[in-house]
Amino acid sequence: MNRSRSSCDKKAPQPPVTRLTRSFSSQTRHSDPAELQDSGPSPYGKQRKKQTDSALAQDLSQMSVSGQDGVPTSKGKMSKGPQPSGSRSQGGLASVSRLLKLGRCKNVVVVAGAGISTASGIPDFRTPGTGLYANLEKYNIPYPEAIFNIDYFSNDPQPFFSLAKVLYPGGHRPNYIHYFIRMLHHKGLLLRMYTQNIDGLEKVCGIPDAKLVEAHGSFATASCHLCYTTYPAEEAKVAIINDNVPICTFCAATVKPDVVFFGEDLPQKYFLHSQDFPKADLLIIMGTSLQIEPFASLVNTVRSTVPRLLLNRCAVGPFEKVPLRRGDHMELGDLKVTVRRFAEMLGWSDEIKELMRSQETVSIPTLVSSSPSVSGPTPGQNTSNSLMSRGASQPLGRMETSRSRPGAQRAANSGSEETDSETDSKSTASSSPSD
Ligand code: CNA
Repeated sequence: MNRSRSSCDKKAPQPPVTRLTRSFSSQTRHSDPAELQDSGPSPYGKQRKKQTDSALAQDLSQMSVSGQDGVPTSKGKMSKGPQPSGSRSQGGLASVSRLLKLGRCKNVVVVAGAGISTASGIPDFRTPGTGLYANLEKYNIPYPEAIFNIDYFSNDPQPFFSLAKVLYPGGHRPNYIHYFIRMLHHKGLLLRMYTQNIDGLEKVCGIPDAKLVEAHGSFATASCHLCYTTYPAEEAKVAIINDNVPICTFCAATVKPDVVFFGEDLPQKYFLHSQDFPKADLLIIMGTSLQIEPFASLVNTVRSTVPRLLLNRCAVGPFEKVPLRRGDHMELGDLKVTVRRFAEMLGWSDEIKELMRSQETVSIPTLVSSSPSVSGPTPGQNTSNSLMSRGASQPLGRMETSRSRPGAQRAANSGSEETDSETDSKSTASSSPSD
């Protein structure tokens, strides 16, 4: 183990970086910039002109309106229907499938959360009964968010380390939902996947690094929570699994996996959103409560004419608003069931099954490393404006109390875009599917 001070000294001086920190959403945050775009100058300037793809617009105008009277929301309430614009059930899935089959959507952005991994046996945060927040007695913390609070961690890392043992890659397999997203990539349709998950299952199922933004970090690297000196991730894992505390070789503070805590900076790769979301022609939101900022507001940064499809157990974020935006669709229910139906509609079922079968004999890596392969904005380039300057997303105080993570830049700024065929052949599908 390299415990010498030189590991810190070796760090190259880091250029100034744009910083966005992880925080909770306020329920009023969803000023929808995409909705504003047609009435004035927009952060994306001329590219956000009125939809020129008249065929797409026509397609959207033909989408069905479901007659459901109400749907569960994230607060457990029923929202009032019927919906005059978007659709909430089967019709929406069919409409989006049709757009994909017609070749109208070739730059699909996927936004995902813990709900895509519950089928792999990893509890999410907020599902009543099974979510981690409902089962916190064993972590002995005063409030659920303490588990990802950096100050709390500083005093007592054990609650997070207990959770880390559950979440560490190696013990779980990707499921059908992960492979569906992999298939989107395989078909050359995935512009990028933005995940809040830290379980590494996207990489395990073979979604290449270039197509993936792990917005809340991962266990693939580790560093000191105080001075950010890097620490071998495998050694940190061994220590944590064995109920030991990994200690920084430079300042003797506690080392933690590079999972983004509240108040910490998001990885620089996250800023690819400023290129990707204006380019997207379909947004699929899966298995997230859209409660964590700034991630949650991403869904509001696609062009207003771009269809957005929510696949979740309940309505969340802008999908709780009635009426739904034109072009918004949601399919509520168990995600795996929904995604299987989606795959059937697209005619992808056999290919996904085949893909999953081909992974059955491959062992799961215990740490899924990140090879930096996507060029982000140059450090210091102010890409955060697209979210921050909208006023509703982030009180400035949260930024001021944030912590800069020099290590966070490491993974973001090297390499270049790879073609789909290149990335697919390079990707490391390395685990048996969970089912
Ligand atoms: P969340 O707040 O727990 O929301 C999950 C959402 O998914 C909820 O709306 C659920 O209703 C929905 N959901 C769960 N299971 C299903 C299912 N089978 N079918 C349909 N819908 C389902 O989690 P978020 O991801 O929104 O919150 C962000 C946090 C959670 C991130 O910062 C993660 O780091 C953190 N987290 C990650 C993991 C993981 O990596 N697997 C696990 C737990 C928490």
